[in-house]
Amino acid sequence: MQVSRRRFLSAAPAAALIGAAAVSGRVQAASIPEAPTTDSPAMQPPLFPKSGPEYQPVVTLNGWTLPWRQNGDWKEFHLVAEPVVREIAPGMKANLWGYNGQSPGPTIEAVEGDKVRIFVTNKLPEHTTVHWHGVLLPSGMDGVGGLTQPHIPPGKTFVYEFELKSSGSHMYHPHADEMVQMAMGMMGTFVIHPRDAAKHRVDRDFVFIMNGFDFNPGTFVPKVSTMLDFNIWTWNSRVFPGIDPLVVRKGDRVRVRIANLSMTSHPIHLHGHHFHVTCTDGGWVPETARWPESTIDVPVGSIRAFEAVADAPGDWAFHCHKTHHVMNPMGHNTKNFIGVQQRDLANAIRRLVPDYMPMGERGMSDMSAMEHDKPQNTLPMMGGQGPFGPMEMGGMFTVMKTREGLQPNDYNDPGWYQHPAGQVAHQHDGPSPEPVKPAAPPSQKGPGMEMDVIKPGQRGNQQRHH
Ligand SMILES: [Cu+2]
Repeated sequence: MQVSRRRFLSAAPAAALIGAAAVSGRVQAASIPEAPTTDSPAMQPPLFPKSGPEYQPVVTLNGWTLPWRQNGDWKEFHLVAEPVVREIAPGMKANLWGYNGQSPGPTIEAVEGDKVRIFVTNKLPEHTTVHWHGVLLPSGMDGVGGLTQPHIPPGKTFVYEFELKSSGSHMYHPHADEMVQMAMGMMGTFVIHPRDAAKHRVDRDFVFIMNGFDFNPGTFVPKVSTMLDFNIWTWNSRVFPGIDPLVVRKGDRVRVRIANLSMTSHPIHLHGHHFHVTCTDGGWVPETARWPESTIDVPVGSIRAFEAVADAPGDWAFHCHKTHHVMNPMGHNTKNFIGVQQRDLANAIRRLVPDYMPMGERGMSDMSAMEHDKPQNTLPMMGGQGPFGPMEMGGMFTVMKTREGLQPNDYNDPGWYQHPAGQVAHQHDGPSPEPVKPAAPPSQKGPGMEMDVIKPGQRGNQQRHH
């Protein structure tokens, strides 16, 4: 793993940690597990457990899983809440808040029945807490500042301890300075594997969390008071073309766990497959209650995990279906100039602004091929070069790359799909077929038709009364 390690306290022998009761709520001079950290937005390989029950670990898009240590009965983790620098995509970095060097924080993975002890050190300039979204636990471990615990002051470490009662897909995020801390990127996913590894088994298990940011062009810190008008729509604080592809082997059973902590829902669509939603942040969906989909809407504050058999080799688009969410920074006051002859107007404006260039007369796709003079640290509105040209998207978009003959757990990008001969849509060069004339319309006034049809120039009955 490309994860550097740093120690906050010199590691005393594990035996220095005494019983849970003596540690709860306050950290003594006992040893705290090291807090691994990374400054890389690169996907780390899945972290297979070195001890305890076996499971197929998840892969976090542009992220990683937090290593832990076993201490007696307890699995110990150490999260550090802190300011971080996140590359949103090549060409744009953001000053966010997150955990252990990145936003989102590392994924926490454990097993149903595990006892987990999670140390949280606050290196933010203000207090925080961590809430374990959807995890069944004692009320006092639920992480709601003021309600279930005092806030964690800057510079202090708190410890959370609970037993994992059920397997599933969950999240963690602060319940402190509610609007600011999540708008700054503080969140992560929490995956609890079944104790029986054969249950809900898949070959590849991806996870990511959806969020949104509002950056003034050229700036590095998102606005925190925006309610709806975000301009950077991210998966794990990344936008296309910076989001990792989902690399899968033909025939694999694939699960994708999608969490949403943005301010709106996202209908997520996978091309080329039918899937079933098998898990939410409330647990596993009984098999008899599952239905097929190719798009699943993920509401705010929830998780939807779907499963599909990757039986079709190819490059399959995987994206949010809200069209603004597959764009990078854009103003939302853009006028529609489609069909407007701008030549005369452009000549007039050029007398004042010599470089003026009319845009949008034939749509906006011109913009994808053009590098405008952008402010620093600002991405183009649409990007991503595919094997056939520009893809004209940004934001919440990536590609599921299904290939034959990959090794298990090989997530390296295999490049673009090589289509079999004759299986790519292509230009038709023969004569165009004659347009077919529609059949004569049926009589406009038949039995059962109670309204007169008003012809152009004729006034309707309603108007006559005025
Ligand atoms: Cu969306």
